[in-house]
Parts: sequence; C-alpha cells; structure tokens
Amino acid sequence: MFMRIDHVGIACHDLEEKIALFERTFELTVVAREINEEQGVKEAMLHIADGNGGGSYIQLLEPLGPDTPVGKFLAKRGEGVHHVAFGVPDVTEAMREIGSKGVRLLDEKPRHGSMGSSIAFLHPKDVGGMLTELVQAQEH
Ligand code: MC0
Repeated sequence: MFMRIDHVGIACHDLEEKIALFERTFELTVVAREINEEQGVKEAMLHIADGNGGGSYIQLLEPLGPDTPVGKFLAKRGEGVHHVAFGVPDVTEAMREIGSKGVRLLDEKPRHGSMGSSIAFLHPKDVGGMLTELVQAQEH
C-alpha cells in the first residue's frame, strides 16, 4: 500500500528561521513553498531524495493562526514532528482500505496538499499516537 515516506511534517513558530537551520545543518534545498489556507499553514518542502513514485521531503509548517491544527499543536506540545506522510498510488483507495480496518479518517474526501498532491489524514489516536497523512503525488 505504501510506496515510500513522502514527507515528515515539522511544526515551527518561524518558517524562515527553520528553513535556514535545515539548509545549514543538512544541506537541503527548498523546492516548493505554499500558503494553504484550508489547512491553516504556511509551508516549505525541502527535498531529500527521489524514487518509488515520487520524492521524499522534510516539510516545515508554520501556522497561520493559533486556532489551526498546527497552531494548537504548538501551544500544546511545542515545536517538533507533527505528522508522517506516506506516498500511496491512489489516495481514495488507500482511505477506503484503511478506513475499513476501523481507523478514523479525518477527511471525508481528499484535499489539496503540497505541490499539487491529494492528501487525507488519519486520526493519531488510531495509529499509535502518530498523525498520519496519505499522499498521492501530482501526476507529471
Ligand atoms: C493532536 N494530537 C496529536 C496531534 N495533534 N497526536 C499526534 N500528533 C499530532 N499532530 C492528539 C492530542 O494530543 C490529543 O490527545 C488528541 O490528538 C486530540 O487532539 P486535540 O488537541 O483535542 O484536537 P485537535 O482539535 O487539535 O485535533 C487534532 C487533529 C487535528 C489531529 C484531529 O489537528 C487534525 O484534524 N489534523 C489534520 C489536519 C492537519 O493537521 N493539518 C495541518 C498540516 P490527548 O491525549 O491530549 O487527548 S497540513 C499539511 O501537512 C499539508 C499542507 C500537506 O502535507 O500537504
């Protein structure tokens, strides 16, 4: 079902500061930036590698406000890993399969994600405490 880890999302207070940290420390490069109003984030994707149907990235996430998923996460837990996203060939099919196993889906239908992807989230309480995202990369 999973093809690769598409990205690890990291919640931060200051996107520019954390981009500089990851560029300096790991020599990663920002390949995309976006403001996603629906998800309440300003985000940047830093490329790690390619393979198995798409790329792998670190995603840095700054909330657009306190009453957003990432804003609430920062207030409660502070900066750090917010979610792990798995690349899947077909997000609707993956939602159906995983949902049929009793895992709560946080989205009824796929939403818009980074770089033209289609995404859906699974409840962290049903996946060992890990907020999990399913990602179908944009077709090229
Ligand atoms: C909350 N919880 C988490 C968590 N966020 N556990 C692990 N990882 C996280 N990120 C835990 C809380 O500690 C709490 O447990 C329980 O889940 C319920 O949390 P809550 O604080 O009561 O509820 P809310 O209102 O904060 O909702 C949490 C929930 C929400 C995960 C349902 O954040 C959500 O729907 N997230 C999906 C969308 C999202 O995160 N979007 C931002 C990234 P306790 O034990 O304390 O009761 S957008 C993105 O990444 C896009 C741009 C992309 O990748 O392309």
